[in-house]
Amino acid sequence: MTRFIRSAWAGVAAVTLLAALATQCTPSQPASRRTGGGAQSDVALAAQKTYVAPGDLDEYYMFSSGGHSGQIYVYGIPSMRHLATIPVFTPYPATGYGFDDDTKKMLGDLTWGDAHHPALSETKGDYDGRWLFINEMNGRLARIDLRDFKTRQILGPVPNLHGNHASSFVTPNTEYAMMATRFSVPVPRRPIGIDKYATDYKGIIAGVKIDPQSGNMSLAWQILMPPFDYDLGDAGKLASDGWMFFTSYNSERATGKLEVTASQRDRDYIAAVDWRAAEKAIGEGKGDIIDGVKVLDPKKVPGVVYLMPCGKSPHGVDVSPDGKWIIGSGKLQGVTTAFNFEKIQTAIRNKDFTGDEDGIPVLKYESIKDAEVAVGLGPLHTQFGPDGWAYTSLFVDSAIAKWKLGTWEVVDKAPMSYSIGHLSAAEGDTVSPDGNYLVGLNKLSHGRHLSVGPSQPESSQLLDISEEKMKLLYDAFTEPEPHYAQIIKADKIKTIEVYPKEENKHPLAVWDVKDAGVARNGKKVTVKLVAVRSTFTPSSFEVSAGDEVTVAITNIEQTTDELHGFGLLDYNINLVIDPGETKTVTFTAKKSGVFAYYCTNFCSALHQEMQGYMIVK
Ligand code: RUQ
Ligand code: CUA
Repeated sequence: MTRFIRSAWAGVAAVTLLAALATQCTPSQPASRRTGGGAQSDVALAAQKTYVAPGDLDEYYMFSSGGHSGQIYVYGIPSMRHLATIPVFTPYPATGYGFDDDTKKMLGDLTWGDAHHPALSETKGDYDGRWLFINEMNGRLARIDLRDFKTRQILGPVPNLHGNHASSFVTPNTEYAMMATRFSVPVPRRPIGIDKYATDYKGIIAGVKIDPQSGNMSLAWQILMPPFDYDLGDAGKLASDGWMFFTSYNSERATGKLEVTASQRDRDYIAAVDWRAAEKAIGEGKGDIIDGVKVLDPKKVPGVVYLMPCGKSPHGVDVSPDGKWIIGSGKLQGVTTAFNFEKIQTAIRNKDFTGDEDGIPVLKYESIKDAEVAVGLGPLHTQFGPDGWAYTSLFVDSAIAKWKLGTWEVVDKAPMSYSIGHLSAAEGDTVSPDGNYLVGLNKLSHGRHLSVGPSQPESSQLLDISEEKMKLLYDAFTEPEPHYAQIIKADKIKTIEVYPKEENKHPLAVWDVKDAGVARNGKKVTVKLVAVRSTFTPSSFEVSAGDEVTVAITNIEQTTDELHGFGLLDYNINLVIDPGETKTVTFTAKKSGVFAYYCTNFCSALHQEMQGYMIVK
């Protein structure tokens, strides 16, 4: 790799330093007192592999979910440097997200979201670098444009579906993103007692159509499902293109203490959805309208969904790069199950069913499975490398197992610190994974870092998987809480760093200071502000108490990295305007007096002078 040659000399210093921090010691020792434990060459090698010299660039982006922070964290790989935070479901003053009119409207009444599974857009099963989707538990799905790393759309909360966990997995040509219920509720929504859970509560699986040009998401259809807890999903690809798979637990239809009541059966289910059949049925008008959505009832519309039995409360379901196998991990087992897509199709054709659940045929387990792979305890998620290699995270064993598709042989295990959830391989969900890096997304990190009190960070551990044995390279720490992440080759993403003036069609944009100023229409006041190093024009404006004020700020810079902020004291307003962008904020001038506004984003030597006053009479 040319980067390593270029940075070889600069790397020497880091290698020497890191060699002194050999990992063989107890984690509670301060670094300065650690002594190497004989694995110096391994440490030196690890340091070299992760070292990105100052000014050099990483090979990959990793987009990691921020869990209940409602954000996405962007890392460079292999350095594991945190490059950016993309606010999605949560206001974020650092970028002014959730403070201007457009993003406030997009967030609506909700200022938190529990973001779980990012999904990069795909073309022919390969990440295409256009958009990133992410789900959120309050029934929402968001689209981030990778041209500018900004959240551009939030769909939902959608009707009928409650607790959107099995989402946002996209199909191989980004035809659809998925959504599914984690907490079944009565459909349509109405207050029915929990004693009727087994019969009157329902799950929902939904297809969200994505416009191939704009990326715009719209809810296309839903399927009425038994009241299980739908958990994870993945799209079929190549051999299994046209299908979606969703795990579920609580096929017991239990309520109350689920850790006991929902762990009774030996097998729960993976729902296999023929999304082309669902699309066709909707086209033929077979859906019932429930709360404004076209909903398919499998009792009336057979052939859109089947249930595959899968060992004990499965969590992750992952389709192999060639689409031939569907890997379902029973989290209360010591095995992960490999289902054969061809066998599933044969069983469907032969009606090789053992019964049904609310009219949905249950396929015969023995007829559709190829193997139960003894990966270890608590298997959750599987990622893939080239040549049939699979990597399964083991929560209970706190490790990753490496095994082979087809021979089902487990060849290596790497301990994780600690309690791994998801894992993410470079280009890992595509039809051609890269097989060089793997990141374990761990729930616990105690003792691996300086203590920060009871609220401990999670850890993301980078592994080298280019050789037979997996090798731990690096520990990075993250705020709560990375569930899933995806890793894409850096050169697939083409960003802009300035919004071109000619693309700014905002009706309130002003590019010349002589057009800036205040206009009044009754009690409505519009203030057009120009921001450019290091002045706001106008530098003061007057309104009357009770006016509805819209401030529109245009940052007329066309230079990379020249952002300006607009903080208005005492009014809870802080916008950040990127070069070439116009943003508005509308508020009622409730408090009278004099209020300073100033640039919150450091922009020049005279940044401190970039200020003005709003006078409310
Ligand atoms: S889930 S590990 Cu959304 Cu696997 Cu958290
Ligand atoms: Cu403009 Cu600081």
